[in-house]
Amino acid sequence: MKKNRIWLVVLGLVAASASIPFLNSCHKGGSTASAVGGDAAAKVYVAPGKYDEFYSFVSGGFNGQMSVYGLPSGRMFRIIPVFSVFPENGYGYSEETKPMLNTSHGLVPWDDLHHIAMSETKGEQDGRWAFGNANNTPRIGRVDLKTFRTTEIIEVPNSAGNHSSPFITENSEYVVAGTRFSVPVDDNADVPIDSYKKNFQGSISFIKADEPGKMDIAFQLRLPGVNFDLSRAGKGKSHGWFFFSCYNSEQASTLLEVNASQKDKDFILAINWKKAEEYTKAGLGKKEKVTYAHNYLDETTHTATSTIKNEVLVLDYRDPALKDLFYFIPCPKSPHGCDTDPTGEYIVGSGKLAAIIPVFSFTKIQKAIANKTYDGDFDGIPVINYEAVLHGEVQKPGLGPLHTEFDGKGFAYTSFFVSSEIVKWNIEKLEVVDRVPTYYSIGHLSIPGGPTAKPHGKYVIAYNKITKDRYLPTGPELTQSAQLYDISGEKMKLLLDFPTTGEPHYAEAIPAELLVKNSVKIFKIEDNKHPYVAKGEKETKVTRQGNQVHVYMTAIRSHLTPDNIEGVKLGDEVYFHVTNLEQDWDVPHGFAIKGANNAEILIMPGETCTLKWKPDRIGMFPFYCTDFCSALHQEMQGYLRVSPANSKVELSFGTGKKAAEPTASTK
Ligand code: K7E
Ligand code: CUA
Repeated sequence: MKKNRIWLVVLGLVAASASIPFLNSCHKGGSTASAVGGDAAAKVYVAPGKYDEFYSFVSGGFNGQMSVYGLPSGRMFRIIPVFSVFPENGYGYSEETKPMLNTSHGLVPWDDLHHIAMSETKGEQDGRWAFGNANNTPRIGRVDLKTFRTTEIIEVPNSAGNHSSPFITENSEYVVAGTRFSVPVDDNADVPIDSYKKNFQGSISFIKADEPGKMDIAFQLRLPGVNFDLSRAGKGKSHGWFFFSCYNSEQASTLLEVNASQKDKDFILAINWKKAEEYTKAGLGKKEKVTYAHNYLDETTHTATSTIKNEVLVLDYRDPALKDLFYFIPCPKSPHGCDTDPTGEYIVGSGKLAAIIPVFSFTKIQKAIANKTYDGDFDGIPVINYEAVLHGEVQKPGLGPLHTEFDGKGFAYTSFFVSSEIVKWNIEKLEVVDRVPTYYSIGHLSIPGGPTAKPHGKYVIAYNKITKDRYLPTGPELTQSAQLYDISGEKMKLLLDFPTTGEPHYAEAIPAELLVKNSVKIFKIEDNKHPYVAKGEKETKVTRQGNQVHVYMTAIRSHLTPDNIEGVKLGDEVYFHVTNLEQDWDVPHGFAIKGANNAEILIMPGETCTLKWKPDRIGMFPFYCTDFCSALHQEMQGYLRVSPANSKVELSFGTGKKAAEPTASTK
């Protein structure tokens, strides 16, 4: 009886949100009864002590992080903070990492990360880096896959809502970033919002990314004011081109839900970036004044620096000399995903409100451009005739296609938000061959290597927006979730549900063997060039420069040196520079002190991290190691005494010996 009532409540919730089209899938005994083959458990079971076959790097959406899962187990191994501060390890709180989050707006401690792009060589994943985008305050970050740490972030000027990002060329020559919101190009342009058509412009930035520490905006394309959404680089035969979906060709600036859904077709913008590159080398384009930050974490000093840059080279679509860079291809119903198949011949457009999937042919696009088979222009950019470049339309695939990935065997897999399913179809014949429901309302999907020239296939993972009734309830907010399907056979088979953190959008999975061999275990202490390193306990000290007190501290199982510090006065700023002396894998030490207005720092073997602390009162302040590092971890602690500003207590420090005699009253 009780159970029935619970189900009524669940169904009531379901009926109340008409936009969730999964009544069919859960009216019989609940969704948990959805078809899972008897051998599903064995297929995802990774026995204790065994490794997963793939790493999956999953965007965290509004948590601003990437998280790393194993496939097929769905076990989460790590969260990598990219654009958001992370108290768990001090990212964005330590003095070394604060510069990573610097922007032209100052320190921005949060962002919204939607897309992952893994570095490629010859169109294949090479396991060097994973890039991610910051949607809100436009940035691109680089995660080094040797350390699983964010090592570089570049801000993108003249952009607002960096959704169309990052997408990578087949040899990682560039990662690109397209603006979602078109804006008046000078950020501060004080113009009426309803002057959109006249004053608002789109831009797409080509960022050099193939050398760590040297990310730089090679050039920026100035484009008509529309919303750029998603993109893929050409590959193979279409290498040298980029394809961007864009919506709001109505150029609305209010109630886009209605006003940007007026036209039957928006566009895919095809860009000849090789030619754009040639033009910049030939001296075309104009340098413009802008302000943006470039931040780099140097792993020899373990310290990030932030540099503000002031110039960007702009190629403007209105410049007659740049006429042959840009072409619009009509694409139905507010396109979202824009995906190129492994051969580079086919470009799949996905209209969020469409009931077909148009597939365009690169060869036909080239032919149409050569023959000028245009239907007029949009703001001076030629609009290619739709039929002339269409390979064909997938008929009745489902409702609301969003994203497409490929298995390398001639099949495409498209996610359908509205009809909540994955649909497998044949790229050449455009025939639907299989479909499976997702629980519920899938956004992105991911096949290992799916966006590359050489997909690894095996699995497709659905990243779902809604999980009502799939998991134990957790109050008003429920987990987001992934679903793993076996795609090794003709039919897709659901194997596993697993919860994810944040809101996953895109994810990219890569064979574990590509990363495991390069994974860093420790930082060598002799290579540590941090200006405040103490390479042994003999080098520990406490120094004063005016009201700044620098503590050169070491951590090793199971003590901190020094662990008794006196002579700090109210009004001082104390910098704890903690070096972890361990040279053994998986032995971090943490450091925290009472009343600190930031977070702990978590120091890897051989690394130095700095916690800044400003005592707000006189008294005794305990500090301790936060990571259970040894049997005597609880003994890894110390005291810092804070005396009044006018106190005569001398600076003194030590471990294992008596601290200095109290030479003055603390009253
Ligand atoms: Cu479709 Cu932001 Cu790539 Cu989410 S986006 S789903
Ligand atoms: Cu070091 Cu606990």
